[in-house]
Order: sequence, then C-alpha cells, then structure tokens
Amino acid sequence: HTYTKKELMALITGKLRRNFGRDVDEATSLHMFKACALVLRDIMSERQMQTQDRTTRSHARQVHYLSLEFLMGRSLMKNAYNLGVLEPLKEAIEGLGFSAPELFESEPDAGLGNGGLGRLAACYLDSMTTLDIPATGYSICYELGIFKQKIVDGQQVELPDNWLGLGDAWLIPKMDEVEEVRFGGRVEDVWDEHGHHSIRHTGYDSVLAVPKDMEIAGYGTEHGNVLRLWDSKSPQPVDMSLFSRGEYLKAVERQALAESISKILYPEDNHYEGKSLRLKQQYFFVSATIQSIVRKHRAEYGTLRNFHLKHVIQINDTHPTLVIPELMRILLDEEGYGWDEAWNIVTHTVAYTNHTVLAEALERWPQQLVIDLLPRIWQIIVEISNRYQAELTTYFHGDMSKVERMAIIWGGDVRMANLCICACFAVNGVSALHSDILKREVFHDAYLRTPGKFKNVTNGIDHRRWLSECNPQLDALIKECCGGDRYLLDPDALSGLEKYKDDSAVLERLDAIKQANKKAFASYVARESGIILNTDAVFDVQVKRLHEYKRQLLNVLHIIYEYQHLKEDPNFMIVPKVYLFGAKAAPGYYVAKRIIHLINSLAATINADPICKDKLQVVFLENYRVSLAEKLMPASELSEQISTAGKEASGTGNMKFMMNGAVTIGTLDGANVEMHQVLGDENIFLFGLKAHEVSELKAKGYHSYEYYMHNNDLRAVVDALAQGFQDGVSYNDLAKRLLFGDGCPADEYLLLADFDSYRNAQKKAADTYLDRKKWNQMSLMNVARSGIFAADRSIRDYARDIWDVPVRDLSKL
Ligand code: DL6
Repeated sequence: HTYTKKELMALITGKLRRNFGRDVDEATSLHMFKACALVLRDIMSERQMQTQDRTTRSHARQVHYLSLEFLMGRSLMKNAYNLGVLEPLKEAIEGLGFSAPELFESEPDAGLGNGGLGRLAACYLDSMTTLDIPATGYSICYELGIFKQKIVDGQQVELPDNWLGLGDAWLIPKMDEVEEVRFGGRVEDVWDEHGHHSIRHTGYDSVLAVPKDMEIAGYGTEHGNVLRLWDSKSPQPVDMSLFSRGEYLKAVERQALAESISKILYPEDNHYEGKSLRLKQQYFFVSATIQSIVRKHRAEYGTLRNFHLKHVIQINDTHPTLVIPELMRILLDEEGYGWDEAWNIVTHTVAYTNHTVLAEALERWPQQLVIDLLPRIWQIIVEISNRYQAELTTYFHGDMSKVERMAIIWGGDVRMANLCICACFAVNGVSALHSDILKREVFHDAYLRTPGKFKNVTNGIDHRRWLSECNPQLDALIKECCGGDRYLLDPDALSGLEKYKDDSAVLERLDAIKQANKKAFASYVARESGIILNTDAVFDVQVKRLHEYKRQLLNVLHIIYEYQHLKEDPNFMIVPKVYLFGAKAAPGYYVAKRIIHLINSLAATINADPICKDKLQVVFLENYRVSLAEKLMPASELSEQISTAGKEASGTGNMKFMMNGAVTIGTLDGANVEMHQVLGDENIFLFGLKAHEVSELKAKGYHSYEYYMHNNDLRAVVDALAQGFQDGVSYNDLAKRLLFGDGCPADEYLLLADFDSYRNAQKKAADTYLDRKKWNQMSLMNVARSGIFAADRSIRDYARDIWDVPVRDLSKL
C-alpha cells in the first residue's frame, strides 16, 4: 500500500487532534513534526510486526547488531523516502499550510554516536532492512548525544545535545519488555541436598532497562526491523521516608545514580576512557540485550540448545564484549548447562569487528573495577582466560612472550580485544589494508593459530541517503543515464555513467549540478553564520573527527605555505580555493582543541587579508554532524583523506565524497586503497608514504628536524606556526610537537615527511582543475565507480562470509 497526499493529510490531522488536541490551524511546527513522525511510525510499526511474525513462523536465523553508537541523524525524510511516500508527504505538509523543507530542517539529529563507527552502524541498519535480513540493532538511549560544538573566540565550547524533546517521537517504549540488570554484590557457590550446584548472587544493585524501540524502514520492501535503545531506570520509587524527613537530595540520589547510566554518550572517538560509568554502560546494554534475545528464544523454542543456529551477534568494536561472559552466565547459571556446552554455543554465536589499530583505543579494563562491579562476570572471564592461557601455552610450546601478547587477563587488566579473539567465530577488519594489518601485526599470533577466523569486510555507506536523498539533481542525472531507479537497489548500476565519460552534455550537466550545490551550500552557510563563501573557488574539504593521525594539521601547514607564497606573488594561486574544515575534538583532547583554535586563527588572518580576496579563503564549519554533511557532500570538489598510512582503519567520509563526485587527494590508507584500485592513478591524487614505508621509516629512526632543516618552504611554514597569526595566539607548542615531540615522538604522524609530496599532489589537483573537462571526467568516474562502497555490498559480504543468512535477491529487479 502506498499513501496519497490526501490519505496522509487525513492521518496527520488525526494525530494532531488525538495526540495534541489541536486542529491544524492551532498546531505549531513542533506539533506538525511530531504528528508526521507518528504517522510514519505507525506504518513502520505495522510492517515490523508482520516481519516479526514471518520470522517467527519460518524460524529464520536472525542478526543482532550490538553497538554503543548509532549515529542516526535525521529520520523524517529518510523514513518517508524508504517508505516511498516522500513526495506525497511533502505535498501533505504543504497542503496543511506548512513548509516541508522547514519541517525537515527542524528535526534534531539523533547524535547517538561519535563518528565513523556510529554512522556505519546506522548505514548498516538501513541495508540490513532493505536486504530483508531479520536484524535488530541494540544500543543505549542516551539522553544527551554527541555534544553540540560552538566556536567562541576561535575555540571549541561543548554544549549538551538534548535530542529527545522532538526525537522521542520516533521511539516506542515497551514497558512489558523491561529487563533487570544487576551490579555489584557478592556471589557464592551453593550446593543443595542432592549435590546440585548453583550460584547465589546477593547484595547487588538493580537497574531497570526499558526498551525504546526505533522502527527502521527498508527501501522498496515491506520488511521492517527495529533499533532497540535501552533507557536506564531505578527500580526503587523515590524513597518517601527520606523525603518526609526533608532529605530531599538523598531521596532522589538512588534514582539519579541508576538513571546516570543512559544519561550521556562518551564523546571520545578512537580513544579509550577507563571510566567506571562507561563499564556500567557496557554491561547494562549488553546484559539487557542478551536477556531480551534469550527470553524470546526460549518462548519460541523452549530451549537454548539451538541458540547459535538461530542467532548471530555481531559486536561493533570491543565495547559490547561483555556479551560473551554474560551469555555464558545465562547458559551456566540460569540454564544449568555445563561449561563445554555453553562455550560451544557462545563461540558459534558471536562475531567481532575491529575498527582501529590505535593502541590508545584498545580497551583494557582494570580487573579491580570488573571484580567490584560485576563479580560473577569476573569469575567467568577468569575461567575463560585460564583455559585459553593453558591452550596457548601448549600451542606456543611455552613461549611466554607470545602467550603474554594474546592473554586475556594480564598485568591487572582485562583486554577486551583478546577476549573477542578467543571467543568469536569471526574477526573482521573494515578495509582490505586494515584487515591485512590486523593479520600481519596487531593480531599476528592469533592469526597464525586460527587463520580461518580472520576476514575482511570493507565498509560501505547508505547510498540512498548519501547520494539519492541528499543530492537530488545528481540522483536525477544518474536515473537518466543508468536505467532509472535501478541503482537504488543495485548500486553497481552506477557504472552505467561511465559510457558518458566523453559526452560533453553529460559532463556539463555534472558541472552545473556541482555549481548549483555549491551555491546552495553557500547560501546555507551565509544564513547560518554570515560568512560568504567564494563559489568560484574549488571547495577543498576536510570534515571528520579531529585527531592527530587524520592530519588536519598537514592541511593547515600547506595552507600556510600557499598564503606565504601568495603574499610574495599575487599570481601564485592559479586556482582560487576555499578550504572548509569541520571537526569535533574530544573534550579532553588538548592537542585536537589547539588545532581547532589554530584553524580559526589562520582563517581569521587569511580572510581579513585583502591579498587573499577571491583567491584564498579558510572556513571552519561549526558543529559538523550528519545533517551538515548531507548538505556539504554534494557541494564538495576535493576530498581530503590524508591520514598517515596504516592508521585510518577504513574511513567512510571518503566514500560519501566519492559518490557525490568529489575527487580525492589522499594517502594509500584505509579504504582509499580500494578506491584507488577501482579508479586507477588517473582519477585520484595520491601522495605520501605507504603503510610499509611508514613502518620502515619509523624502524630506521625518523627525524622530523631534518625535513625542517632541509626544506626552506617547510621551515618558513613551521616558523610561522610557532609565531602565530593576527590574533596574537602563538602555536609554538604545536611547532615544538612536530620538531621535538612532547612526551611523544617528534612528529609522530609524519607530517613533515609527507609535506612535499602533499604539496605536489595539491599542485597537480589545482592544475587539473583548470582543465574543466578533465576534472569533470574524473568526477564522473568517481561517481560511476563508487558502487562497491554502498553499504548494501558490505551487508551482502557480512551475510555471506560471516552471518550465513539469506539476503534479498535482486535478479528479479
Ligand atoms: O569502521 C568505521 C570507522 C572507520 O571508517 C574509521 O576509519 C575508524 O577510525 C573508526 N574507528 C573508530 C574506533 N573507535 N573505537 N573504538 O571509531 O571506524
């Protein structure tokens, strides 16, 4: 059933009356947004229930995707699009006297994630649903998502992101599916008179986990899935006796403590925070999730003996690792299975995706924290660890250096990645290079012992959101050139564009679309910030979390270089450029915050200098987030993917740019390697050391100072950095970090080593940009060959290589 404008108008009006007691003429846009959301939610909820019935009836195998982050962004347009009602919904909204674009724009982003890892989970939910996989996502219903970034005097200020005011319109609380999660207390072994053993857990604190379900619609299918977000609540009502004694604060303390678990998303990206509240979050969400899966399984089959045949649990990085001992606990303590049987079930159920090789991101929990917070889970981890260590000792003939590297409990820490490798039936990296590095370096010994476990699934993005929805003009061109709607379900059909590579009409269309998107983005920026972007310049864009390995600072060094030369030679900039940055820094990451300040100091100086007028502009875009990316990607021309080779696991922003026709300037890192493979040298600007060269240079001894001494331009740039710019702020600390280090190796991420090569690639990109036809051809090839970076392809890979579940067949398209 599809819905007409008239039907939708009636449904929306009904919601306004019944849920808000308003007629249309009394409704605010807030009411209107919620009413629209509720109408779509009803449609999705109906589909999801039917899907669930079919899954139960056919006893189908199900996927459970556990992730502490789902960076969903906005849902109204997305859901309407997937349900095939976007056009009638727009008409209905307008018909009721509201502006559809304004209503879509009023929706807050559901920012339940930091960056790539969380956005990936969101894209995968869309693809799993579109491909008719019975799948559920699980996470925490954070009251505060990723902070809102304000720039004040050039520096980042964090503000709370309370998204639930409007965002909760998408959530359905299921009070009858509440789970209890236990923390602390004591555990004892108990034997009854028949000699039966059991575990008694006493003195614990309970927290209730309330599911808030977000419906997920697939594209072009009746299939519906859900994202289950757990909200923490205290089981104790407010303590009235304390209350009546006037102990107001104490009375609510207990409640506040329980509810603090789902209060806030930890804002660190690629960095581990050993905070006890974070461990509580992990166990809370994992325990509630597995209890809920088990409860439904028992109801359906009456036994857990076939659990691993009916479920696969994919854990998104190590954050949900405790699902391993928690499932063991249920099988041992609640079902009474023996260790071997329980272990067999667990190790055939759980699979692990690694998302980083950075040592500072690998989770290691202090064992005392685990003992205090999760005494029974600790016992189970100890048993897993002891058995594993015994096996390893035999396997490595007592070579304790190898045993040590792979141990689960070591030096007072519980190492989550090693627990995953021990217990999971599959371990995958997220790009070909990253998966190779896992096998060759990070998990080398484990790989040699169990090579069959190690897989690769290269990341992908939801191309319906990141191309069709956010770039409607390009979508229209593709539909004309590549067989209509086909590419929406068959992203490989994008390759149909290739035959227009020499068609000047198509190339000019592509150019005109980019120009129009740049203008639209510029109007948005002007409205929001008053900044006027030069739309005649190349839009050169680096947007992603701020991290030293991503090398925003290398980009800055090169801009300083251009600025210095422009001052000497007014004709130096052969192509006018606008450098756009967007990045949130983790609140405690001092160097990252300094780099944001630096970008703003440099921007202020350059933008105020008459020499730079119409030639060079630098803009830091405040509060980079999903909804901003949706406006920016279609307008971007040069995509900066310049991490130190070997450090970026995959990247997914790189794919969004490519799909929207931006050309990449980048290193052979993460998925850039595979982009280069499909594009060839002629459609990408590669530079810099390769991953193995980075390792070799470091092994030999890297001396950044020598690059500084031997390259006059580079020296002038670093000196200028140390000096600072017009606002009088010195960045000597950053310059020193590059030359001498600061409790870390000098120039740890090899900016100075790659500077020259980067500068040459930038020069080549600028020269190419002058040749419009050539540039447009490159742009076209980028779109045409981006099909393999669709999340649909990634999910087909997971389904075939890891999950063993059937997917929707496209041969009937
Ligand atoms: O796999 C998604 C995304 C990759 O594209 C990025 O390259 C990678 O940096 C990111 N990893 C993390 C790791 N966080 N932790 N733990 O966010 O994953």
